[in-house]
Amino acid sequence: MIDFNAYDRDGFAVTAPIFGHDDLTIMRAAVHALHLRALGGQEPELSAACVFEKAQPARKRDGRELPDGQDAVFILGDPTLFDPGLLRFIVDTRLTGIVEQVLGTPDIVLHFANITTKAPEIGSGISWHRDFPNKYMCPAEPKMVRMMICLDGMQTDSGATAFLAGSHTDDVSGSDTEENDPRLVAAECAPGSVVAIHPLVLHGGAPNASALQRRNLVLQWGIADCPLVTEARESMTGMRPEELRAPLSPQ
Ligand SMILES: O=C(O)CCC(=O)C(=O)O
Repeated sequence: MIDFNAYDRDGFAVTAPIFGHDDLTIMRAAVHALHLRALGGQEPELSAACVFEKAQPARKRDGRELPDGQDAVFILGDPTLFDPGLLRFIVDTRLTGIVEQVLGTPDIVLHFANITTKAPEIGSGISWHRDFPNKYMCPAEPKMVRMMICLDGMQTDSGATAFLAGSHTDDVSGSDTEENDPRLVAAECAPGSVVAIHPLVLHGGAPNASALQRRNLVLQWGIADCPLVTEARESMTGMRPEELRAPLSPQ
C-alpha cells in the first residue's frame, strides 16, 4: 500500500490509487457542491471556514492577477461540518491503517481536515514549508502525519505538491531551495492516490497553470498522548477513528 522505506528516506510517500471510480465520483461531487455553496456566500459559517483565491496575492499565481469577477475556494476547513458524507472517506481503514503504521501506534487522533484546491488556471501555489511546527493545529512534538487523498490526481502542470526529498532529516530552509536541486520531486499521481507527508519534510508547490482540477482532501493525524499546544479548532479535533466512525454505524 505505502512504501515505508520511501517515507523514511524521502519524507513522503505516494500510494497507488486506494479510492476507485465510485468513491471519487462521490467525493468530487461533494467537493463541487461545497465549493458552489461557499462561493454563493449564503452560509457565513462556511465562508468563514474558507480561504478564497481572491485573498491570495498574484505572486502566488506566478504574477497572474485573478481575472475580474472570478474566484475559487483555495482551502475549505472542517469539511464534514458542512457535508458529513465525506466522513467515511476520512476514516477509511485503508487510510487509518497507514497512519497507524507511520505513527507506530493504533492510538491515533484526528487533528483537522481540509480540502485544498488549486482551481484550473487560477489556483495559487503553496510556499515552501514544513508542517511542524505550525500555527493552526500543532502537537507538542512532531508526532503527526498529513495525509492527502488526491481526488483528481496531480501533475506537474496542475500544481502537484513538490517535495525536497530527504529534507526531513536536515535543517535546510525553503528559501535555500534551488530550482535544479536533484532532490526536488513533484508528487505526480493518479486520482485516488494518497500522499503521506512527514511533519519535517520541506514541501510546497506551483500554481495550477493547467485546465485540470487539482483537489486534495488533507488530513492531519496525531497520536493521543501527544497533546496539541494550539487551540483545538475543528469539529473532529482530538477524535479517534472509532469515535469518528460511530455515526456511520447502522443504529
Ligand atoms: O495540497 C497541497 O499541495 C499541499 C498541502 C500542504 O502543503 C499542507 O497541507 O501542508
